[in-house]
Amino acid sequence: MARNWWKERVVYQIYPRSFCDSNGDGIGDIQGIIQKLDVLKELGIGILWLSPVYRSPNRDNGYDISDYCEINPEFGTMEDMDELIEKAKRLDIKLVMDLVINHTSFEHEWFQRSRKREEPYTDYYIWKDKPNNWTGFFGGTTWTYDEQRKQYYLHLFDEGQPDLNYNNPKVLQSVKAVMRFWLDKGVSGFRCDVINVLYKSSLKNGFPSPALCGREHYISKKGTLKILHELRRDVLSEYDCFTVGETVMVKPRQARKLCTDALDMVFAFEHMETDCFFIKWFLRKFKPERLFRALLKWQKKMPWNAVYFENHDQPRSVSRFGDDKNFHKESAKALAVLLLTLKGTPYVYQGEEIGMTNFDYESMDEIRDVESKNVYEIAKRFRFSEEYRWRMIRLKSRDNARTPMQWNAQENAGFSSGEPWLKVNKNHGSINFESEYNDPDSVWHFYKKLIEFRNGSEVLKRGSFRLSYLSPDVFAFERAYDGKKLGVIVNLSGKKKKVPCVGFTVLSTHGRAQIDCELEPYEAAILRR
Ligand code: ISL
Ligand code: CA
Repeated sequence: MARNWWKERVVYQIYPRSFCDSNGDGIGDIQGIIQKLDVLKELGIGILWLSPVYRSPNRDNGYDISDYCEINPEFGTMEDMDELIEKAKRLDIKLVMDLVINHTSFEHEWFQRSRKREEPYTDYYIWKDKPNNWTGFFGGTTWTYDEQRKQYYLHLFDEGQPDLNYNNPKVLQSVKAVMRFWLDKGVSGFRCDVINVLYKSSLKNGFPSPALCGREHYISKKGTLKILHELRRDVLSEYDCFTVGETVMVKPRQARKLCTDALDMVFAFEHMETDCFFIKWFLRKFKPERLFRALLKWQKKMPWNAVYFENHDQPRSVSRFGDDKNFHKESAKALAVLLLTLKGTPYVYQGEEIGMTNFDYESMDEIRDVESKNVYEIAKRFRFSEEYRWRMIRLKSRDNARTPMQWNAQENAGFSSGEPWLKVNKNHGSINFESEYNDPDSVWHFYKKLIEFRNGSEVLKRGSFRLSYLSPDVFAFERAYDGKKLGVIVNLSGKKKKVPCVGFTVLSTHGRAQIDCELEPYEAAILRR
């Protein structure tokens, strides 16, 4: 296995809007990130992934980009960005940008000129006289009629996010220029948004399906692979950088292809589907064993991959896979053990390291996310009960992950001196960075210890994976490298569990030096072997 820095470092994802607001306008910004870099360094992270900070009308909070080479003024200026890149470099933190190239904003100049059939932009997007039957990621139709051009354009996401046309080679040339712009500035790679849907192999009607009708025409197609090979060959290979692809509905076989001379790793979704039927809105009771089995499958099938439990689209893991009421600290720590000891590059999402929970909102009025709003309306049309619809939103809304970072117990959780764009969680009195920083037994300190251990452990950074034990609530495995071994055991239930396992611990959620055939509720440990 090649020695790559992106396998050895822990990644931390920042959702800039919700991270830290430096000027009191209620919106997190780049200067806010700069202020917090030192504590991220102290936590031990080595790579920072920033969700989009580019110019955007914010139909989808920056995932609708209207200029790839400009900073959204609400986040700051290009000078701020340069300062961030500089400071991160001084701290030896690599910076990774979000690359959103399946679509742009409809306010992007390319789209504005495409509407007018201005060359060379006429065919930059996917235009058609008649729509097909595809349905979109945010629910509803994928075609919107444009009065000016007198044609429909395809958008797999919001209507403000028209899909680029990768049958037009000029589009890829433009994308390459954007990538070079940022790599030349000193960023170390990209998280590639919905990267496995770039290429549409046909625009024919899709098989009727309750979810994402049409997907057989664009998920992980050969054309996408070809594009990624080209980006690797012409751009990425010239820089010391890495890419992680967000690959929706991907299977291990496709993922392996996407990670051969194309991307370096991908975000798989199967373990995120262990509390739903088919799509995230069809709720299903979470069972740890389903999570373990999905993780196990990917551990076995990928030589290396991204490991994550949270991001800006997913509910908070302690509320979802743990128990944020009765075992908040214990279950947040147990999940941390799993996240940082599985084979792969771990991604910590802002707030996960202090055990932030799902939002505590009481009604739709408090929700900002475009997907949640759409889905809530669609479910109404399908006559889902009011109660069920709110339950869907409460458990699965993307705003669960987007509530402002809880820095301290003061007003607005220390996120902003103004009114935050999205309400802070009322539990910031007890769950916040400052109090955890001052408490050696906190979730934050546990993350710090774990990251420090991983950073110094060849076995965790490079070792192989082997399953040792799996039961409905307990997952145990072994990592091995160069004759050295570590065991890991995790109880993801609120009950004591008998386990076929004895050993001295290197680290344990319950501070125990030894495990003796029984685990406490939500106990997890790294064992000496
Ligand atoms: O969030 C999801 C489930 O609710 C996914 O379907 C999500 O839309 C999908 O993973 C794509 O996500 C990415 O691209 C979207 C953007 O809204 C997400 O924030 C981003 O992570 C469109 O750019
Ligand atoms: Ca601000």
